[in-house]
Amino acid sequence: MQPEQNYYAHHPGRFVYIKDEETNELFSAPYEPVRAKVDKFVFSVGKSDLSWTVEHLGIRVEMSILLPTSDVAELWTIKVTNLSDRERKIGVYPYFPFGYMSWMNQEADWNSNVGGIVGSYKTPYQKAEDYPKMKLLKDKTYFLCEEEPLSYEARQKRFEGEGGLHDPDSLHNEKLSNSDARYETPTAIVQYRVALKSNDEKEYRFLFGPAFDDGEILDMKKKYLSQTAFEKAARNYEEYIEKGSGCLKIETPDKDLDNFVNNWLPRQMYYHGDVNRLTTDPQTRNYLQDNMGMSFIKPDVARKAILTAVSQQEKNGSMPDGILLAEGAELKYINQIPHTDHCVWLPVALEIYLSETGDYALLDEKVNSMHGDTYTVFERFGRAMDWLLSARDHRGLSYIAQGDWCDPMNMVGYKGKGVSGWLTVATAYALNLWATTCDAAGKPSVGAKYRAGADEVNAAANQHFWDGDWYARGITDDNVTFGIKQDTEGRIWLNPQAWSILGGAASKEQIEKMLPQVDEQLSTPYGTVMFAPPYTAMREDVGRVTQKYPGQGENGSVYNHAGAFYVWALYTIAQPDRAFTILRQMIPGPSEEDYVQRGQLPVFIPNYYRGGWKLFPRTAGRSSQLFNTGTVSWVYRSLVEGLCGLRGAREGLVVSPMMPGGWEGMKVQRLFRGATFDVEVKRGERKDVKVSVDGKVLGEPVIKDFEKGKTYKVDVEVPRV
Ligand code: CEZ
Repeated sequence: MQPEQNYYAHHPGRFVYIKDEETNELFSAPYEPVRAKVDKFVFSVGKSDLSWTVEHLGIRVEMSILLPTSDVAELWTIKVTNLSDRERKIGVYPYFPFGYMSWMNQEADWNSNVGGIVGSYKTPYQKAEDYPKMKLLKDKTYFLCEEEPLSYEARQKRFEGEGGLHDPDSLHNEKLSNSDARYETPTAIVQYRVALKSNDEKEYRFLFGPAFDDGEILDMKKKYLSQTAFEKAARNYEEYIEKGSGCLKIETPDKDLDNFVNNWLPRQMYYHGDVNRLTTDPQTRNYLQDNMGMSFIKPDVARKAILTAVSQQEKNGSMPDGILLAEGAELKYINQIPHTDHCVWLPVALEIYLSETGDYALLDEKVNSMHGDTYTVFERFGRAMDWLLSARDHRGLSYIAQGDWCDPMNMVGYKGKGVSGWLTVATAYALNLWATTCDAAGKPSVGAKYRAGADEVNAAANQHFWDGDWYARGITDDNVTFGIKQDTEGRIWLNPQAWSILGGAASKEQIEKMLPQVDEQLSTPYGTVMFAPPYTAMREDVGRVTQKYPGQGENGSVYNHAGAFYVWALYTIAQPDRAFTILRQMIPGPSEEDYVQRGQLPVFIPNYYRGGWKLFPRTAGRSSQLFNTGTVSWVYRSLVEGLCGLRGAREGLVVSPMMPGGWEGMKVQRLFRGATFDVEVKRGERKDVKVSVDGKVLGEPVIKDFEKGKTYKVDVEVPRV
């Protein structure tokens, strides 16, 4: 998936042309391709459907799409209503372009066997060894019509003629030409003609999808192409979405935040955890963080993912760049580039899983690896931490190889010497998290060993990376420290600051110096940028990141994943105002101006908003539109455990909400280990947090005695700030 760019060139989407048969006037829904100025337009993002309503020339067009839960297809309904007070003759032309499919072989035609237009292709390939895979691809696209149309067109050029998509020649004729496409760009357009009395309506249904052969198309038709099947598919999808609704509902002074957190955020997390970014070899760090979010939705899935990940641990304790999820899957693209951070994510993901479930038995499970060795989960984690400790140079700093969390930072250490400032402090974080888990698992002596390791790593970080007011990003193969005051580009980076807080490298005094620097140098109205200023030219000792467009992607955008680490770090040091400001900036809106600048609806957090606020203010804030991002697990965690302060621990639920200064109170519903907690948080006059459960005040703010299936009323008083 590519950031920002249009999905289809020339013919972006699914449409219906509407023609007034008496006057020959034309418009289209949703808006393209005719672009007529319509009287009314509504785009509605529903929880399990999308719909558009357009009114023009006294005609209402409603288009909506549903997706089946497990099959790949689009279920489209197009409804036309006569809003005028006289009978109307209306031409209805659904237009579903297939696009340019293949330079090897492509064609399309009406197929009366299946009742629709079917395009057939051969996906291009060149290696003979690819043929066994290629021959199984679904190289057909079908557009099936529940009601047989009057005419059709399968050839893009024939349809458009000289008029183009805006005013296609074909629509000026009595009928479409029933053309086929023979190694010509295929398309699907059909014609209906309907006479509607005043207030009458007519509904059409279509099925659009990929298939292997006619047999599969017919199966899909039987399964989906009817009113009852559409209704059933909608119900099934609602049920599916419901299963991902998460463990938190909030009612705060910020209604837009509530809507996002209660409906959309868990859904984005669920998507990540359920389909693993639609890849068979997710990057190890992505896989672990996406499943970290799943701990709040379906902890069983997270458990399995941890087991799957460690079953692919290398013999030397390191973790591979990607996790193979299907038979025959292989490490591709970015997973062929050696990154050194993957072990870090193990204890990070585990911490949340254990907090949510208290399932310490996981640690005792024996796991056989794909490389033939057998260790318990506990041992495997220890081996991963040992590897992190070993992958350091003579100064005690972590090697970066061709990347750490930052994929395109590929030339800092490709000669084998360069080290990462972020990974060094992140290593300390991982070791400390693991040490705490060891303690909780009743193995304090093991814990002590890793805590000592973390202290050693942090001491090295402070000696080599502390630049007076913040931590540097790394030291190159040629021993050049970067991300420091002297740099005019890439001067201060967010990740080393956030993770030095998390990992304990930064002292109170250092944090006091760092935070104002981040505020001043990295904050923008659209969030905190990942570093600043962005690079405007290649820096060969840093790498590909410096070649990305300034302010785009990793080159100094508001990279929300990095922002989310920082938000969580801020909550861990009780900085609720800074944390909330940045967290809130990740969601588009609520002002009109902000929506327009970002160009995104508030239904997901994208992986970045453009940075370069000082360099290119016109484009700053623009959304990448990419919904794959490790951000969401961290944001959810920050809401559950930071803002709402309802964090799981081995012994129960620890209560310590951290509302931003301006809030007087909030209501929270938290599901935890099968019980429901209805929490009301208010400001009080005391200096500490007072928690009562069903009217009984607790001695310490931890809810320990509760039962599955029960609901508890929790009142919390937090100090005024
Ligand atoms: O991919 C993400 C990765 O999935 O970039 C993050 C990294 O931590 C995630 O694991 C930061 O680098 O290769 C590239 O240049 C790409 O830009 C990827 O780095 C990036 C894409 O933005 C994902 O959509």
